[in-house]
Amino acid sequence: MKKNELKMSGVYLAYDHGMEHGPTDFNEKAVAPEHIVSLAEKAEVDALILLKGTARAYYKKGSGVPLIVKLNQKTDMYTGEPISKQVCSVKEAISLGASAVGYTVYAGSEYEAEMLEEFGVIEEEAHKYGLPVIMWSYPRGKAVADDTAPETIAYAARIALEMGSDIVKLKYPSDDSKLDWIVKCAGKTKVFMAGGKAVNDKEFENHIKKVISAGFSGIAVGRNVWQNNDPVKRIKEIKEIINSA
Ligand code: FBP
Repeated sequence: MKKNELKMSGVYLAYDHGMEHGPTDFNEKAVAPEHIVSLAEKAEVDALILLKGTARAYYKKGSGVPLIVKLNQKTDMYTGEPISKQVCSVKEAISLGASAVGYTVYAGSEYEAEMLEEFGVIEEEAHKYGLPVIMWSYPRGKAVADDTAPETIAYAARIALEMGSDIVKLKYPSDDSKLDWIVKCAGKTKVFMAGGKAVNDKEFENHIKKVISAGFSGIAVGRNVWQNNDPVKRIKEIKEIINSA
């Protein structure tokens, strides 16, 4: 594996929340991007997910932690039908040191077509440069009755496969009896679990064990790690669970 090549499994550390949710998610430590960059290095995460502003100002190209730049973004101040538009180009992500690019698609939204169109262009360009593409596949909007129903999550997995995504990031379904089916629906696209709101450690570990044994390749986690009192220890524990599942 080349230095900084993205490992298609393991633990990715997500830190795009400052814009997605606002600083409300952060404690005194997590508010500082340098703290997150440093803990990503110490815990040897398999990738760090940033937006272009934090990547440009804080990511260290020689650090050995592969960077994923999220190319579209929205704020939590907006309350209309879900839409997240591209705010960073593939070329810019590469110049920031990205080993992969990410993009959120809200299937079911009134603006689904705009996001699918942008994703399609990004996917072709990123692949021309040899960069893997990750879809945050989060169906939502007034047409989506239940965004965590297993059927919705399975559909979200399939959308990523059909759109040529190498990896899909999915919410944990409300009913976890169909995890195997969700993996099947994703085909050759690798499946990662999104962390979600911080829950107690045991509950989170239980989710990780279940998804990994169903064939998920890893997790892309934010709040359940950097809201923890000892994030480095927590990441190492999570890696251990994934490796021994
Ligand atoms: P968490 O592990 O903290 O849930 O992070 C995963 C993630 O996908 C982030 O990349 C993103 O900012 C956030 O969840 C979006 O969550 P939502 O769309 O549910 O508000």
